[in-house]
Amino acid sequence: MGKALEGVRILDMTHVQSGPTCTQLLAWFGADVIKVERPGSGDATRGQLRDVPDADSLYFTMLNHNKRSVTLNTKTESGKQIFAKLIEECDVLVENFAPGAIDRMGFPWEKIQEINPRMIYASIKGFGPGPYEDCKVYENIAQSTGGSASTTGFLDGPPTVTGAQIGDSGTGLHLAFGIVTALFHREQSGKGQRVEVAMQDAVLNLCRVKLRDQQRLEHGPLTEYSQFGQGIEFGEATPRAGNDSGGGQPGWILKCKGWETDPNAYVYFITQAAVWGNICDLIGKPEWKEDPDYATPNARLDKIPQIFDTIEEWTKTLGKFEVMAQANPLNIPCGPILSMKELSEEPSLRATGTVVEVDHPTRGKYLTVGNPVKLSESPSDVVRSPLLGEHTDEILKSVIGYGDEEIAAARDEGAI
Ligand code: CAO
Repeated sequence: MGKALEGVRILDMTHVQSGPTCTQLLAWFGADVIKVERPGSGDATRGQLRDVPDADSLYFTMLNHNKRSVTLNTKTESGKQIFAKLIEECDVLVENFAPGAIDRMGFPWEKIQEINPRMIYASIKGFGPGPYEDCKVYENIAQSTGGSASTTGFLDGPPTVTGAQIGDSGTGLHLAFGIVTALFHREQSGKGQRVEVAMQDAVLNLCRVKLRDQQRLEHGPLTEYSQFGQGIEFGEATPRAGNDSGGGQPGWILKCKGWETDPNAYVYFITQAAVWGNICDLIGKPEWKEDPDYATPNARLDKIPQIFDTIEEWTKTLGKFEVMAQANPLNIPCGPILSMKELSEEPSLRATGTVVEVDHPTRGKYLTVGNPVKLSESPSDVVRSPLLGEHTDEILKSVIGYGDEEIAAARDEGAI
């Protein structure tokens, strides 16, 4: 079976997390991803958060699988020549430098198009056009400016960032989708185009339901928020909702047996209306089924926190997996809070390739997250990340046709 993106060549100028997430996805599907890095240092993440001395960090390796690495200083004369030839030979250029950096290298979009009209030029910036377009942005800035932080956390606490890297990895995912869409469009038009994703926009897209709630506020209180049941008035903006469910079926995180010592002895429990009767039977409150104060979703809205307190009295008597084992056969949606340790040891995730063990020449074996997107006809495997400049000579020879002398000259100039 062939890989879905075989034959697509990506000139990967990305660094840190957002851009590399995108190009790693494309590489998993078989694109030839050529990662361009500065000679000597490379992607800054190679040396950040190191756990093994002198070996590429997990930060780098876990975001750069299935790629080839070429070193290139695009600010030298022969570096610019090589870069121009690579643009000629590649289908997609991806970058997430600070605003204007590619232009300052001497390769604005007009020039890229001139060199290769079929080129798709994809970039990530912190913000789109507007007051902040020139600003550098990292993950938590995107979470703060995209609406996530103001709506995450507890009502009586400060805005909170989430551990899921929705600013970086979330934006990378959006960009990968944009690139594949532009490749599809090029099939008919024969032309490349620009693909741009701003981190603020990507986070806001993921926070879509919170903008929904902002508008609903104009028509009255958000009755499914716990705050409503607690009699706390709503302000002007979508509030932080703790562990409330973001949809129409109330949910909350509840303590399970062992919570006093185990920080992850909790379960997320949803009181789905369709199985309310089953929930009442399970937690020992069969009388709630007929009680007009509890029998319908509307009647329950002002009692949600109290209902979850009662359910928690039951969950506290059981381990989180026991809650799951009893609730699932009754069709009650719930999920244990799984730690990173539990996820890394879960056999079913290993079996599907979602968690993969990789061997690396300088750091040895480590775990990574494999491709979460499974295609039935196009396999996707995980190949270790490249060492800095591991494929420089190979790429200069096979992709742009350089000979040994030209490579030596470029090396003498410090271009590679
Ligand atoms: N050869 C020559 N120069 C190179 C080079 C190469 N191969 N690769 C990078 N450079 C240069 C750039 O041209 C730039 O030079 P100028 O400032 O003179 O134009 C310089 O290296 C620094 O690039 P940068 O400004 O992008 O890097 P930084 O570390 O200062 O900032 C970041 C990092 C992430 C804040 C910034 O790149 C950014 O805002 N990116 C867009 C948003 C983004 O993706 N953020 C996510 C970060 S976490 O995933």
